[in-house]
Amino acid sequence: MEMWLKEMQIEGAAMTYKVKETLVRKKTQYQDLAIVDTEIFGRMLVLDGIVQTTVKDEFVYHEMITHIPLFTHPNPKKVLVVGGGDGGAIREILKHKSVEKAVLCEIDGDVIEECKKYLPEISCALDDPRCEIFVGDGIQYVKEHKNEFDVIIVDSTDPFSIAEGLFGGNFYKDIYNALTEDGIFVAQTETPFYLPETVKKVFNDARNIFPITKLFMAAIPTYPGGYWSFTIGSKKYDPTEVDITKIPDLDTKYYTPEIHKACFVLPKYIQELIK
Ligand code: AAT
Repeated sequence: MEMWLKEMQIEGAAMTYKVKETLVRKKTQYQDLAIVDTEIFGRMLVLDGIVQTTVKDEFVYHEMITHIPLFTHPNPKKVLVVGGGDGGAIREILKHKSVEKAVLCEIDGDVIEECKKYLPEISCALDDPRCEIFVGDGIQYVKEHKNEFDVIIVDSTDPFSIAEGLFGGNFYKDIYNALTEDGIFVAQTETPFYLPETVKKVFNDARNIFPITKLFMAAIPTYPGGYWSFTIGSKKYDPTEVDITKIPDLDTKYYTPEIHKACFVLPKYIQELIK
């Protein structure tokens, strides 16, 4: 019998993936967790029926959410990831020689454990001595830390339920305070095609707090719309003004210095959205 996983992109449109095997399926304290092996995208982490990351295309998201802020900051030493229990962002962060400590604050310990077991190519850096893992709510964690991180990365689920508070002005104020005086924040901010109002609101919330706020895009096949937005808020450094001739070589599959420039060039419908 053929098994297909269906993710609703929006009411009335869905993506489907042929599943070879279900490796784990459980109700955690916070969500319905599954890791399945699929024919086209390999193993994938699915939370509450929504694809979070897949072995085949995770490189796009994890490289872009990390290298854009880390190559914008001239000397990032201490980095925080909120969410991201799969470890993909941590793996990319630790490719930067300047980084002394990368803290992962993930609310759901089961995500970390199951990804360590079934997605080793993504979670491989979680055991690195420079990585510190904290299992708890990112909203609380950020509130309790002041003037501490050079870069904060919000690698969260979509803006519902446990992740709702991770999108919006109050949280961004706390992030501003948790950053050092020249700190940078970045968040995954959804699909401008299906959720234009969300992208607009989140961008405006960030723009009200950070002196420099920019939107950049990346092509992610398994995320709704295939073309995903990230919002970057910075106290001092402009990510679009980086001298890309000075960016050192890094082992990546999507990110390049040219992509660093190009990802901020927006189609007209997205420019209009954040005007
Ligand atoms: N690296 C790509 C994977 C993710 S998963 C996002 C993680 O955020 C989940 O493991 C979830 O448990 C965690 N999370 C949600 N809310 C909180 C919170 N309040 N504090 C800490 N962690 C939290 C991102 C996928 C994006 C999907 C796009 N459709």
